[in-house]
Amino acid sequence: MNKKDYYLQTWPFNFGAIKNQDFKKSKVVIVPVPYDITTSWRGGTREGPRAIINASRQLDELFFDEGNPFPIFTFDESELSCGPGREAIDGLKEVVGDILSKDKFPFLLGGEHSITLGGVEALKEKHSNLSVLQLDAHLDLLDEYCGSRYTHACVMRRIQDLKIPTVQVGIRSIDPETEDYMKSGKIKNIFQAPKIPVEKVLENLTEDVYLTVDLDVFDSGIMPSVGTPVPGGLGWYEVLDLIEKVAKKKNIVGADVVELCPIPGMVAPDFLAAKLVYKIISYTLK
Ligand SMILES: [Mn+2]
Repeated sequence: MNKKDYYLQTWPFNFGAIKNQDFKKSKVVIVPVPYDITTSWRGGTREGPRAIINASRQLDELFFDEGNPFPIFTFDESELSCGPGREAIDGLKEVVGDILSKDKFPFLLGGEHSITLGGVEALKEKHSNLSVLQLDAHLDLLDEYCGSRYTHACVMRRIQDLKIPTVQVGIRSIDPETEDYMKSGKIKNIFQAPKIPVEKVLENLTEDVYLTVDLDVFDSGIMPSVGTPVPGGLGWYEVLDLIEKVAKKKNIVGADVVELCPIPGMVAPDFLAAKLVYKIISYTLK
């Protein structure tokens, strides 16, 4: 690129500002899902996908890579049904199923955590041996929340209903109802912050893994832009180390990064989320 081009060009609004993105050649499909209906504390995750994409346009790793475009294709935003129910999840499941039928890797950007179920249900149809690795401050294991079984607070319970093995890491906020459920002995593989027993995490995952990262797994010092921040979370390098090891030993077949709730003018958390998406893609494509 010559100097003149550098100052005149426009940057497309997609993940990594990739010029002439090509669906056929892409391996990863980014699906922005600005779904923000059942949030319990601070709302605003509907702005999350756009903030991640905007920040991703500053990724140095991709900036000068014009000759060899990174194999990512970004869909337009998926506007889901506004109800806090099954319809929204069904719509998303269909979108993800379509991406899988073309042998591509679906990567959802939230939006609230409820959207994970759409991705997991679609992947379960393709990979019977699927397990879910959740990085989160919360367990999201309530049977019902605000009159719905499909909210962000119920998403892991719905996944467990499907008999999909789960591993939950970074947990540090457990409500009394979930504590009772835990005592029933029905769930295992809960690893509370600050420990990340990597070997145990790997042992309890199946071969094919769906990775869901609720950004509140990070310490709120580096990730204040979430709806329900909890102190004492994980650090950047710890999370990357875990994901890299999982990607090496297992087959990550789909992923999401959810719950970014941007704070106007504060771009560092948005950039953390964008860089995390890029790192997950790099580890997965290997
Ligand atoms: Mn969550």
